[in-house]
Order: sequence, then C-alpha cells, then structure tokens
Amino acid sequence: MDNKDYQYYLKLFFMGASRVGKTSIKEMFCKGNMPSDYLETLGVEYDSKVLKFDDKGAKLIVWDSSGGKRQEMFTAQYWKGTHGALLVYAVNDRDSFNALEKYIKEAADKKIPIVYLVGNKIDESKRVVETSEGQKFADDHQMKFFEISAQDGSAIENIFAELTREIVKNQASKDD
Ligand SMILES: Nc1nc2c(ncn2[C@@H]2O[C@H](COP(=O)(O)OP(=O)(O)O)[C@@H](O)[C@H]2O)c(=O)[nH]1
Ligand SMILES: [Mg+2]
Repeated sequence: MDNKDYQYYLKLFFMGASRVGKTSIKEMFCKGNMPSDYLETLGVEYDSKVLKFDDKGAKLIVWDSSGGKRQEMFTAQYWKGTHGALLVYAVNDRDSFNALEKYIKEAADKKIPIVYLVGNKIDESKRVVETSEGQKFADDHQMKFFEISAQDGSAIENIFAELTREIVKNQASKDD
C-alpha cells in the first residue's frame, strides 16, 4: 500500500499475562485468522495493518510481547513513542485478572497515553471473571472496557478503530 492510503502512523502495544490471547488477537487483526498452534511469543514481535476509519486511514504498528517475566527485560526503546495499548486478561483465568494492577503501573511508568481493557475468551464455558468485575476495574482506572473472543475479527476491528479515533482526536486537540 502506498503512502497516500494513510495519514496517521500509530504504535500500539499489547500488555497482559501470558496465554491470555495477545498474539491471537494481533494475528486475527493483522492477518485475519488465529494462529493454528500455540506458539509462545519470545521477546517482542510486531505486525502492521492499515485501518480505514471515517474517510481516513491509519497505519497501525502492533507490538506484541511475551508478557510475564520476559517483558521486564524490555528496554525503554521498545516502548518509546507508543500511542496506546490494549491490556488483556482472559475471563477464564483469575490470575490474569489479578495481574492487571501491575500492568497499569507499568503503563503509567512508560507513559502510555491511552490503555483499553480487554477481557478475552468469552467463548470459553468456564468463565471465572464476571463482566461486572472487568467493568468495575475499567471504571476505577478510567479505561474503556471490551469483552471479546479472539475468534471474533469484527469485534477486534471495532476496538482498534475506537482506539485509533481516540488517539487521532487527542493529537488533533494537541495541535490546536
Ligand atoms: N477459547 C479461546 N481460546 C483462545 C482465545 N484467544 C486465544 N486463545 C488460545 O489461548 C492460547 C494462548 O493464546 P496466545 O494468543 O498465544 O496468548 P498470549 O500468550 O497472550 O500471546 C492459545 O492456545 C490460543 O489458541 C479465545 O478468544 N478463546
Ligand atoms: Mg503471545
């Protein structure tokens, strides 16, 4: 795609515990399908996609990370210039929900301007984190909240579109 197709170039990050579905969401968004096998993310990797919204376009560089211990080895350069992040937990994994506070602190340390909370794996029958708990956590931290399954490509696209709009709107108001 050539440069005329987008006016914005945004760097986004995934945060959250291991195995909550960060890589799956990224692959679904950027490639249109979930990985067929589980492959642990080692270190960091990124992918990109041009998202059309309203009459505009944004190239989103989506950074994925292993989460957990390895994440702590990341140097500041990985995070530099990050416009926003999706903080993910899995609704069938209480530990991943309990870990959120830690990532909120990390996002603040790294000065990530916008973070959305995403409860993934709603297709799983063994839910242990209720929607109301996710909503309350998001409200307490002034975040937008979504629940999805990584298999639901259009729900994922909607989250990225909303995040992109909000980032672009904030940039515009800064330029005023
Ligand atoms: N049922 C279900 N499984 C999922 C979903 N998202 C991811 N998974 C599975 O959860 C495991 C971990 O996913 P992955 O994307 O690698 O998680 P990551 O460690 O956060 O990157 C894999 O086996 C995925 O297939 C989902 O929405 N529903
Ligand atoms: Mg991964």
